[in-house]
Amino acid sequence: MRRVITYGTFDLLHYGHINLLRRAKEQGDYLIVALSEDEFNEKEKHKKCYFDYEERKHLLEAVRYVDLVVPEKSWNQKVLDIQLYQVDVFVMGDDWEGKFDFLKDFCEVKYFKRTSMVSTTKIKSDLKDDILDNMKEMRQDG
Ligand code: C2G
Repeated sequence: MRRVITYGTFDLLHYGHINLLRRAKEQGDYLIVALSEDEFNEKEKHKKCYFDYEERKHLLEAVRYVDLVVPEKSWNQKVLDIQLYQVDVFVMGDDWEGKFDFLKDFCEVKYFKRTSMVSTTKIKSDLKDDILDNMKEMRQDG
């Protein structure tokens, strides 16, 4: 069995995430997602998530490509994870291109092109703009 791992926050799960998960699963038979815990997101990635860890885990576990979701607590757990879960392939989006090449001593490392035009940040920003536009219209309507 060829085992694949990928890491991320996966907040406000969207089709860019799904494309990555699908392509990661295509690399093997079993896909593990190491999901950033809330404390790791806030303290290390400076991300404030809309959904908490359990909610994000629940969503990922419903994705057909995902076989196991485990916690990501630190930047430094990847080598241990690869050994613990007997991983053959490490996959990330190419916004991380090269950053994890040191893992090539332990498994294959592949970076896939990010899906353009979508991101959690863009979703939040677009929704905020819509709310502000609606508030402006309401004020104009009196
Ligand atoms: N992604 C993508 N296309 C997008 C958005 C995200 O392919 N439009 C990919 C990212 O490249 C990443 C994965 O989806 O591989 C998860 O994205 P994030 O939740 O933003 O993950 P990130 O914050 O990059 O966390 O230790 C590694 C980190 O945990 C990676």
